[in-house]
Amino acid sequence: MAMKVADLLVEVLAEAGVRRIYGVVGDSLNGITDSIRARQDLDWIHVRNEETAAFAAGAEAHLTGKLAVCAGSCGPGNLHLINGLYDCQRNRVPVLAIAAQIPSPEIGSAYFQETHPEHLFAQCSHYTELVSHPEQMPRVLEIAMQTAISRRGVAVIALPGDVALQTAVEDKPRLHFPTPQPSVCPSEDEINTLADLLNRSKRTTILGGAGCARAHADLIALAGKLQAPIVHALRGKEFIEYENPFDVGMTGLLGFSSGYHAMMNCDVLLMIGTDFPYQQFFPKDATIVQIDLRGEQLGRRSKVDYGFIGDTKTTLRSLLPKLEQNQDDEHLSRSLEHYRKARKGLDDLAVGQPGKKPIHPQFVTRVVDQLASEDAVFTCDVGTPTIWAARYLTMNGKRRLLGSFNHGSMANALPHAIGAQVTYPGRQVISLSGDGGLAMGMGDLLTLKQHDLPVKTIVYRNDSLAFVELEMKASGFVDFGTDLHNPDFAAMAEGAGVLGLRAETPEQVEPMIAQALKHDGPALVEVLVSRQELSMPPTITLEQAKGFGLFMAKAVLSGRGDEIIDLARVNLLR
Ligand SMILES: Cc1cc2nc3c(=O)[nH]c(=O)nc-3n(C[C@H](O)[C@H](O)[C@H](O)COP(=O)(O)OP(=O)(O)OC[C@H]3O[C@@H](n4cnc5c(N)ncnc54)[C@H](O)[C@@H]3O)c2cc1C
Ligand SMILES: Cc1ncc(C[n+]2csc(CCOP(=O)(O)OP(=O)(O)O)c2C)c(N)n1
Ligand SMILES: [Mg+2]
Repeated sequence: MAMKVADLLVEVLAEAGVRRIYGVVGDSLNGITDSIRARQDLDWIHVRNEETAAFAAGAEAHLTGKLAVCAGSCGPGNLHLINGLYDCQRNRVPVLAIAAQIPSPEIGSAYFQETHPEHLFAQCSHYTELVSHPEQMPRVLEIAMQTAISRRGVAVIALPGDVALQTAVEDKPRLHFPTPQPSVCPSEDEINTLADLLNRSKRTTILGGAGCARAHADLIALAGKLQAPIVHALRGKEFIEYENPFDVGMTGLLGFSSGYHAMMNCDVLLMIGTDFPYQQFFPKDATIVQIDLRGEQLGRRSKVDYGFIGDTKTTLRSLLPKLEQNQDDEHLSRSLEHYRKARKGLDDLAVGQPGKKPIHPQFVTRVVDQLASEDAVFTCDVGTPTIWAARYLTMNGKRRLLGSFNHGSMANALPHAIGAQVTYPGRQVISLSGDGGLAMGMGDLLTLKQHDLPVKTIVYRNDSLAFVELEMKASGFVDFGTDLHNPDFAAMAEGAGVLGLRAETPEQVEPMIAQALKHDGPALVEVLVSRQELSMPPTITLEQAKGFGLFMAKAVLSGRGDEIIDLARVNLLR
């Protein structure tokens, strides 16, 4: 039988190493799903909402670094992909979305389910193209794939159902080379300038981010030469925090005061592979140096005195031999001492006394951290689970942490966990879910059973949209619209074929989480946690808090004593 455009599309993806497509079927996708059905080397991962498909593909791409694929049928089917694709694009992970389109002769007639994917996806992709003729395949598809891989982000192919069913003109891929991995380094002159500058500084602080992945040893060697404390941005946590004697924690409103002070007290701030977004947390007087693979990132978040384009590993390897050993360790020791105190302060909050309610979410996270396997993949919902993950999960170089950290979408944790578990069936995958987040995407709890995915979901049940409630209280709004009238999540899980457990007192937390982790299949532990936990930011002024969502500083300054006492009480009564 002649090869169809859909067959060719699937063939090209399979040849490029794609092993699965996440999505929901639909008339306009029939050609593609039929050609997937007919082969053994590529799976269709049927989820319950296309948004989940996009988040799941994003998790796969994040974990493997390779192209992952999701698909939605025409109109509403692919519209559902958008929020998840924004997340992929903002996380800079290579994802191809197949957006099926209405029959090509109907385009432009406001036909049933008609939308224009080329416009809709333009903002959350580097490339979006309509395939309107078989001759465009596989070239347009390969341009899309190549763009997603090399620019690290989203590319979208809009393909009308009828075009997918036409006879293909070509019959195989045109491209056969492995993913390019160039080394990018600043010029020799630039490296010399950088080395001179760093050799002259006695108080350098490094701010590292996700761009430091795979350069751990070089980063540690750099900090050793410079006697520099290392602060990390949240997406860099999994790559920087572990086995790091220079670690002084994260900065930002959810960060550690030690991270904040290490940045504020330096004379040179060296930013490496980070897009830490909050301008208020950058020092005003220090010399700021930034190294990033993408030139357009330089100076985006603060003034930058010296900007260099390079990948972290290559740049540090060229730089290190030119650095002299800094003999002055005062800045480093003070920062480390500060970190020890800040860490202890946070650790003291992560306790649970038998019989004493409420259960503190910090304690829950600490227990999860202690019981999780060496190479667990954690996902966390936007909301307070992001805070607990940032502060209480220990990374070790093998564990991974995924969240919607740049896009900031609720309900990401379960879909990310689905993608992670499909990608690594033998690995422990733990979703730290908010009760609001879980409810928002609850349909895909069913996917765990359907695909036999042993994801462990920990639900921080605080009966509220607590993160926003905290923001409202702290900034002087009367909290509104944040109450959640929740179901019995454990019973619901059981109804969905997932082991469901419910911890109501601190002493139940550890045995139940242990039981869930040991369970041979999907499990959900609903933990009744306190509704208000003061997530103290590092020392900041009102001016610095402006424009940031979490106005804790304003809470202190607002003079609304009742709310402050209310917030404080949860902590005072520990
Ligand atoms: C509710 C909430 C609260 C948050 N609060 C905080 C907070 O208090 N503190 C905090 O830190 N974050 C916080 N975040 C996360 C924050 O929004 C950002 O996502 C995070 O700070 C970005 O981390 P990053 O710089 O490591 O990663 P990215 O934003 O991914 O930046 C990575 C950078 O590295 C570059 N790069 C990539 N590869 C290389 C390479 N090989 N070599 C060199 N450069 C490379 C990229 O071009 C990019 O500029 C919060 C998120 C949420 C949802
Ligand atoms: C899709 C989406 N809608 C709304 C928000 C605003 N928002 C941020 S966190 C949050 C509350 C999350 O509640 P929950 O999942 O219960 O976590 P909690 O903070 O209560 O632990 C909301 C509404 C968002 N970030 N994303
Ligand atoms: Mg909640």
